[in-house]
Amino acid sequence: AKAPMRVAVTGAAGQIGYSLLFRIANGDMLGKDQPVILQLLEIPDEKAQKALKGVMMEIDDCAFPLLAGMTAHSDPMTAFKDADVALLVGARPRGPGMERKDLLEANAQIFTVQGKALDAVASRNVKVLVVGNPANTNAYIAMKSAPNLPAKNFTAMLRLDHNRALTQLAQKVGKPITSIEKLCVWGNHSPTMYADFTHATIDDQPAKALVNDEAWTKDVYLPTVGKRGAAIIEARGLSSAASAANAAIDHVRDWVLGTNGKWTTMGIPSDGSYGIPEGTVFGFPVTTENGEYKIIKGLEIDAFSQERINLTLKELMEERDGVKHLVG
Ligand code: NAX
Repeated sequence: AKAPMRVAVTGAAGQIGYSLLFRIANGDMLGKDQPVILQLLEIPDEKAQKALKGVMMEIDDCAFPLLAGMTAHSDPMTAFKDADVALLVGARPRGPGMERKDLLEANAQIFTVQGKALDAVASRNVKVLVVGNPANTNAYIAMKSAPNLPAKNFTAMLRLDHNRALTQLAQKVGKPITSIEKLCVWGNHSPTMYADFTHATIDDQPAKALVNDEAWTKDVYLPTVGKRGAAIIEARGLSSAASAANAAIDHVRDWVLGTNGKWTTMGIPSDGSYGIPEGTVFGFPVTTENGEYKIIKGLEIDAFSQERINLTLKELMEERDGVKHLVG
């Protein structure tokens, strides 16, 4: 039998946590033959810790065969100990009257502390996925706060945007999701992200020619994908949770187990490709193999795509400038 992998999850008593933990323990993320130990972090607040205990009671009550252990934590230094995978879901939500700058700063603080803790105690191969918003900038801060870990271990979640884009495109052409390949989402996890199907194929035919509807692409498709989070809040009264948890599972599963040559999207520190400044945590098309991701190189970027990529990069640079004084 395989040795258990340690999976740390922050914000474990939150909405996304409630959808995420059960699927990890069920083997959906690391494989049906891979035992897991859950190391769950919540804020020290009494209510949050009590809620976490309640979630753990329910996990116990599932009697998951793959669950080899589970612990509750209020300190990242113990929660991240020897972690093989760290899902950083917990973040500071925007409160009433809170300025964007305050939000960035509050989160910068959280992700500085958590980056340092990962640096100190996690496995040297830890795979980090930041879900908590602003995800790209939080991942960047955690990465910068962990100089002893490889920068490539820090990633941000663009997969929900990728999955949203897949479905919108599949529904437009009336084909199954599985017929679509080579779709990708560039940039920041925010409404500025650019869901690009200019390289995509549907049943091996160029997607662009099949869709053949520029007005739909610009006025329906991109806004629908970009504003999907807001549309879910409007409809459900709560933000996306199960779909976000599903995307986190997809992201880590593909990173660990590989995509068999298929493209997916990950927010990763740039290597300078496509003019994205090195180190910027940006959504890129990737393939994964043997636990490593690789950016798809040499794609031709048309004028419209370039404009959209520039826009999302500009926003990301502004976020980063807003926290510069905190990360150095
Ligand atoms: P909830 O508010 O339901 O849960 C967050 C939990 O995190 C709370 O229980 C809170 O106590 C905990 N927490 C806060 N600070 C913490 C810290 N320093 N250490 C440990 N735990 C901490 O939010 P939920 O709906 O679960 O969303 C979590 C985050 O995901 C939010 O920042 C949200 O904006 C972000 N999202 C990101 C998405 C993406 O695609 N990247 C999509 C979904 C989601 O909106």
